[in-house]
Amino acid sequence: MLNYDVLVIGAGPAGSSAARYASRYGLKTLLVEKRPDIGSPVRCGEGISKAWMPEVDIKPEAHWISDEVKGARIYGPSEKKPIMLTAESAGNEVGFVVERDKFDKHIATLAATEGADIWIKSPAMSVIKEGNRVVGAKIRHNGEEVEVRAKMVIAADGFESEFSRWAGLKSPILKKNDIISALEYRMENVDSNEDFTDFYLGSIAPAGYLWVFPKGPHEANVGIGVTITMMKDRLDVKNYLDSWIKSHPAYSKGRIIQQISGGVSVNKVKDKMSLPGLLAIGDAARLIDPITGGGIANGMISGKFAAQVSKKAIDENDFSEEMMKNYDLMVKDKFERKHLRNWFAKEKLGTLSDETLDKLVDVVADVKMTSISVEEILKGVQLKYPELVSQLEDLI
Ligand code: FAD
Ligand code: OZ2
Repeated sequence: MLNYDVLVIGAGPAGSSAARYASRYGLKTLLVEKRPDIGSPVRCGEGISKAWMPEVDIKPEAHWISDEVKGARIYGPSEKKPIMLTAESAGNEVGFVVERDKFDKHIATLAATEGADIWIKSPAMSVIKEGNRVVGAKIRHNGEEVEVRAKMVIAADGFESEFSRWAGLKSPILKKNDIISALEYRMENVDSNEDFTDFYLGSIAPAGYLWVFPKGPHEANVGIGVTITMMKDRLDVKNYLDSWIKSHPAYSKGRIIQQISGGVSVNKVKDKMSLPGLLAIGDAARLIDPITGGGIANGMISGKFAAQVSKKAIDENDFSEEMMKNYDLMVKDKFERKHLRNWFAKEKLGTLSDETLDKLVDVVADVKMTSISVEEILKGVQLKYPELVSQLEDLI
């Protein structure tokens, strides 16, 4: 049996961020990852904005940046004039398309630099509980099952998260209309615009969108997310992506060198993301933004919050439900309002016809955007089509 202050399950961006901060706060921390290679295989569009990075002390580094973009373009179904979110008009910094495998390794390295122990190829197999408190996990490590006891356990095991459910947390459960099925090709020999991440809305991607995130002038991640309630067949999502590519010569001439797929949660913030001794973070806590599908930033921020609450709990030797609520409150304070707004907006967007969407994009494209954010787009919608967003009036 081994003893730690903090045990983190899963070395994605959320888990590595939690381990990094826990170690920085002086806690003896173990980060366990089931895969043999942190960050690999990549399952991500690899698009991130820059604005949140200082909050989790991340400085851009060339080795994990694939492309720096100057803005985002959002196209309606007829793909005419897009809504442009650019640094020129908004006057703030934009974002990157990253090499996600290198990015994830970098965050794990930062955790190691702060002193965290890291075990790869070491899946958590079960939860150890004492009464209602989580006190550790059984980890398969070097072919043996090792009992790791920890004062605090952080579940960072991603979209397919099982650990917190094993422990008895209900929050990972999702409604069907809050699940996106996503598929993406990494494509070579395409002609994409290196300066923009592109988003395409409409019946080409029912209640979701299609994206093109450039990784250079002739390489891009071309992906699609469709709400599962809009799908009749598992293959639908592939058919949607293939037919869009086929009708776009700049991409149909390309070659697919990798295919990935995965689930994306697009829900409102859950009420409870903790149990005594256990905090769920990142995708395991369902913290993906419900309109962009972006979860890297939120995961890393929630990891920092979890480390802060772990420190407080350990310092005060209090692992009660009440103490854990501090974490739920921090997460809600940060994301609840924004995710509620974006959730309502995605629900509404999913009901609009191609004709309405085209009109909407056309008029919102003329609004001058002063920041690169979803809020700014919704303000534009409110200005031009107030009836569409009347439900979220108080949230914009
Ligand atoms: P993950 O990155 O999933 O990490 C969880 C880790 O836990 C994994 O390494 C896993 O192997 C490990 N693990 C699981 N179970 C165990 C266990 N029992 N024991 C030990 N380890 C375990 N977000 C963006 O911000 N930008 C994008 O462009 C973007 N594109 C996406 C495209 C697709 C197709 C998909 C599916 C998602 C996309 N996302 C994107 C979402 C983003 O990938 C996630 O939000 C992000 O990875 C969440 O980080 P995490 O650390 O919570 O989980
Ligand atoms: P704000 C990102 O985080 C980029 C993430 C990209 C993730 C791709 C993953 C795709 C996976 C699945 C698809 C999910 C589909 C979800 C359903 C949607 C239903 C329509 C932008 O730059 C965050 O970027 C613009 C960044 O956002 C994104 C900053 O934003 C454009 C989103 C696309 C659609 C919106 C449709 C609206 C149309 C209205 C006509 C702000 C703060 O940082 C401010 O400083 O998260 O707001 O950050």
